[in-house]
Amino acid sequence: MRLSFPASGGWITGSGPTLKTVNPATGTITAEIGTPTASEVAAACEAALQAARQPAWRRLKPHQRAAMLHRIADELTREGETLAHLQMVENGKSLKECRAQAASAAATFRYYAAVCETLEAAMPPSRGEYVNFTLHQPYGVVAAITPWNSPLTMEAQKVAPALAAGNAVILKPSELTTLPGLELARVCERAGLPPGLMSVLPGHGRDVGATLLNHPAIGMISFTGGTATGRMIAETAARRLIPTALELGGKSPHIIFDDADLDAACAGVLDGIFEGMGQSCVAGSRLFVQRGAHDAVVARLCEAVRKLRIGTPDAVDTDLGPLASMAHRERVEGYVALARNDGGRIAAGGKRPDHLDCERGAYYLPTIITGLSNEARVCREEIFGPVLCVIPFDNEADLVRQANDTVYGLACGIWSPDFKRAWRVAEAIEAGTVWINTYKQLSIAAPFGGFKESGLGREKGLTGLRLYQQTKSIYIATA
Ligand code: TXE
Repeated sequence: MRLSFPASGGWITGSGPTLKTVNPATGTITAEIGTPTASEVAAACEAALQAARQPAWRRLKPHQRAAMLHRIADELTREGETLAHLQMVENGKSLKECRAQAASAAATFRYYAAVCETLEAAMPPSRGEYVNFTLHQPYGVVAAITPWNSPLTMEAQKVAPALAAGNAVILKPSELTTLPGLELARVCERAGLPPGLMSVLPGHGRDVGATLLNHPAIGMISFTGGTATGRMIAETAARRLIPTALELGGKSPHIIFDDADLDAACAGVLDGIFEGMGQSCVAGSRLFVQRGAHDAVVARLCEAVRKLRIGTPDAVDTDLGPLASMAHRERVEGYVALARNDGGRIAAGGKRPDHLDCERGAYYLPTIITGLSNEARVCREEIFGPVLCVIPFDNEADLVRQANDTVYGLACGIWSPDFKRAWRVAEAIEAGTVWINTYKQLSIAAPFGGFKESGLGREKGLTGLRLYQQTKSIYIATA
């Protein structure tokens, strides 16, 4: 049976080709989903624009929108287990990680409900016989395009602030992970969100996604995905002269100075690269270790990595599930082969696990590579898999030069008890997020995004709401 999707104010099956999603742990088909034709995409965009313009939605006061977002958060909390399973059977992340991400989706809606209740607007001091103040108004229809690695959190991070800002949203989820987005739409509907304000258009980026972004009803694009796709989307947005927020890839440096607490640092490095099988935009994939500590760190990491439990995503003791698809595992394997050819030493992993059915499941061992310089291709390109490259450095200047020698600028981790040094390095690193003596702590209240080719704009936090609004200055004469 082909699953339907919410578009044009109702649920339709779609007359486009059937999209099949696959469970990467078993190789079996998870769902068959209808996709829209170009004319169904156009109809969905027009219906969303109508819904966005309805006075009942446009004039809803922010505190009333907050009540709606709270109801969505309540439903998401009730549906947490279902949502976690839906993500797990499409992208293979461990059930415990999926549960945490479902909880974070609910928390995101609550945060933006609170923002609606409390956000203030500016009233600059008057420079004449008038008062002047600022309104922040929605764009109308926001197109949200999301990837497969963490649909639960990323879709909430776009849909919650876009609705909080007063827009309608059309979500185009990754072709690998459609079910969490469909369930989010069902949740919004149950919470009483009026029809047409939350649509989901399943399908491939090159057809459904591109058709969506070119429709004149779309007033703003919010995208998370790879840098190459982000660049294409920015070109579309430039041609259409509409704003776009891009959260793209990374090749984040993780740094250990020789005075660091090596136990804590190694634990942070392991989580930073291997959680979610390295399929995270902020994965700390280049580990820079001060030369004196290099061998001790590699030995500790190799010992710890062998203790990680690779297994089926639903098993309670599984730390790492499969990669998100067979094609993605091949890509990761290609990079490891490249590292070997370039003279890299595989200190751990570098192959499929023996104890799992790797013909059906996209399993791969967490891999540590040494002996390569920052110039190697595996240190320059985003692998988006469980592959850590360890590179020595001599001093702070050498470190900063190497760490910044990348086209990316998403995140960075620094381990050292010397606060002044950590602060200096944090300031010098070209990245949107820097962690000191921790890694991958993420707060919905803090702006998030990339320097350089890691993106444009900032999601999350108060700026994450303003991203979805345009500013209007109003002057009223007082004399
Ligand atoms: O991403 P794409 P892919 C990186 C990572 C990964 C690589 C490729 O390195 O290996 O990107 O992954 C939609 N118009 N990241 O191919 O293509 C697509 O359908 C409109 C980093 O999966 O960027 C999906 O919904 N939409 C990253 C979304 O874009 C288009 C997360 C992302 O797909 C489109 C994922 C088009 N022309 C991958 N082409 C991160 N920053 O977290 C594709 N799409």
